[in-house]
Amino acid sequence: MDAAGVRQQRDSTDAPDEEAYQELSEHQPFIRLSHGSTPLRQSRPRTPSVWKLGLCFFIATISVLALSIVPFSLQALSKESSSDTHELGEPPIGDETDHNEADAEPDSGHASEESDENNPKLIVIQHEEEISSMPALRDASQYILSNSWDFDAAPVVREYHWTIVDGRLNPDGVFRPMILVNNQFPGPLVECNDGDTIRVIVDNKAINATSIHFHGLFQNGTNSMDGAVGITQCPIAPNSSFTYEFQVQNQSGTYWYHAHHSAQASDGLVGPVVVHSRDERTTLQKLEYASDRVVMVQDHYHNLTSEILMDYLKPDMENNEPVPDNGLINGRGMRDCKDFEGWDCDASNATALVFDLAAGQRHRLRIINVGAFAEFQIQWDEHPFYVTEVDGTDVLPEPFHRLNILPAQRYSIVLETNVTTADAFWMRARMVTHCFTTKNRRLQSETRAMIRYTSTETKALDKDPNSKDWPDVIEVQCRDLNVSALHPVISMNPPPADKYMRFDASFMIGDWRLSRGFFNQSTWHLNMTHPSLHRFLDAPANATSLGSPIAVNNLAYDYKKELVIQTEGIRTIDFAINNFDDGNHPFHLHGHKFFVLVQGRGGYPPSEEDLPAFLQQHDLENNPLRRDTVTVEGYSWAVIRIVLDNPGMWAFHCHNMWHAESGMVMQLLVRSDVVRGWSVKEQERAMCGLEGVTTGMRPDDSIWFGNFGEK
Ligand SMILES: [Cu+2]
Repeated sequence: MDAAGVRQQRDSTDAPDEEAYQELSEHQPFIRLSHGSTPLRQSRPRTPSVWKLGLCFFIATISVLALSIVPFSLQALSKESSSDTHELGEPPIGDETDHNEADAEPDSGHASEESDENNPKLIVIQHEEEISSMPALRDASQYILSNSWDFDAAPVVREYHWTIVDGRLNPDGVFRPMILVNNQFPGPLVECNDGDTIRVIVDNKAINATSIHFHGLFQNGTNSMDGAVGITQCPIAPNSSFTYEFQVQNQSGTYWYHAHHSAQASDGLVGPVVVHSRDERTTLQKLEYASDRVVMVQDHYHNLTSEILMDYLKPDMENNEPVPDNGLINGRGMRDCKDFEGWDCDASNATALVFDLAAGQRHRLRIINVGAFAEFQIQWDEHPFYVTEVDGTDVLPEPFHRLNILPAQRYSIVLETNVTTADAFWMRARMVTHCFTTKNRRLQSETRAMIRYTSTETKALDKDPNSKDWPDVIEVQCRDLNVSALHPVISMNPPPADKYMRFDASFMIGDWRLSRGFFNQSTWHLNMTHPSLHRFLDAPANATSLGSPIAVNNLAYDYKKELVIQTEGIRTIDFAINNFDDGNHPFHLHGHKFFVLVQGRGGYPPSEEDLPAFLQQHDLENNPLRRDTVTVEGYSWAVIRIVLDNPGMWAFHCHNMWHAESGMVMQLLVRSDVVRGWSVKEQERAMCGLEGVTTGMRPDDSIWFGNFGEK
């Protein structure tokens, strides 16, 4: 029996029923604050192996379905990869090492192997990590990928043990309460080959409930491992544990994981995922490179999101998103404590992060925006670069000077260390402040790291770089990177769509002057203790069969609170999305990648009747970009084509954390004909009845009823 099950027995002798869930959600406090004057919560030692019980959780996650219904884009991808004709014939470069990095092989010192108990032939690699005794910044060398990675290794299980704790940390000098994995920030790197199984045993020792979503991973056949609270699972209650286990299938590239419970990701629960393909260095990446690393950028607030959210969601706020205080690169920023008089601040150890790059080589940087809200524009002074990957899709290299990246998006860039004017240069990550509707006088919108050339006789760096900015005008509007020139290495033209659906994303002010995010007339209100996947599986047949292969399910769901598009069989839908807000929306679909047919600027998308001619006229169906997070710019629109072939309940939402929390979320119930045959696992249902399961969620709107707030 798993840990959650054990706890359930202790708390209640009866199986949890619907009334019990209601009871919990009505009487539990929503958010347990651990900030302000609350005494510091120091690191905790791992408790007597609650997670070991979680090991009993089964490994047989790959159902017959998983084998037969590979997500469309990947199925085609794997087919085409063997016949890809773009190959440049470059040999793999596995052995070339950057001398400064050769010893920086994350995890290798802690990994141990054993056989999987359910499948003795499968090797389990344990990625053990000590829980740091004090809250700590993670050693940034862990985000440098090893040059000795075996791309051809047989599939293995990669097992991670993550203890979630609250702690106070000062990523930029200013201490703030955070939520940490193994008492460190940011989270550890998850690195695997396509075909490996990922097993993450999450032991929640924090004060609030939580969940983890692996962003961009298909979870084909393992929908309930998707981590979306209120959609595929109940939160992991404090003092309980849950094991995420899934096989990575038919995908590779740069992904990340983050809490998918309220806005907790911005409190520190983020980390990178890199999936390697056998063909990565030969076919997929067209430029040879000597080193490979992850560079996370993010906005950073000096406060807990639970507190920021209360302010943002209250009456009269009119969707004025909270403006961050600072930016971080791989979890690090630099502030002058003199600017924070009276604050708990210690910047004595803060220095700009340095990326050591061998001179005269090419280097791959996997950029991930793990932030909540801010778009970044990033440059490496005096170094043009090529974009070679977008959200896990390898693309033909295209040159840029600056990279615009919105939350949840990823780009790999390759830059060449061939500039002779200096040995060190700034990497500048600037927030696009034109996207902010209000001012934060504490905001420092530019964060820097350094790239330093290394050679056999590396000199100690005694002064800051003196590198030059580009003459190009810095972004003066709130716009996304123009990705229309980016095309996947593995060419694919989208199949024709079965249906055209238009969605208007907007903010509307309703009762009690509460501003909420909408898709059409629906603003998401989750049921935390009975997620929508469970409700579908628990519903009577007449609420789950709609008589049309593509339809809104308003029988099992109240459309006003939950917009659920339900499909039968494999269907392809064009989403024409309007943005009636002045800010950008980075829309993310779980479980799939989609084709980005067109991102408009101003006006409205072509109508259903006009779209085919429009696409033909502009040649937009010719190997368009495939990604999982697309920006719809302010007062603008986009048309994406989605092949809905991966069974499950999948969130489609704005990845601006504040917008998602204000309701800009809908759901796609894909292949309902398949999903109907599933049932909720006993352990996953039991989680919903645990004490504290509703903690950490945003409050229900009713707390503001009768209260107009303060102007
Ligand atoms: Cu948004």
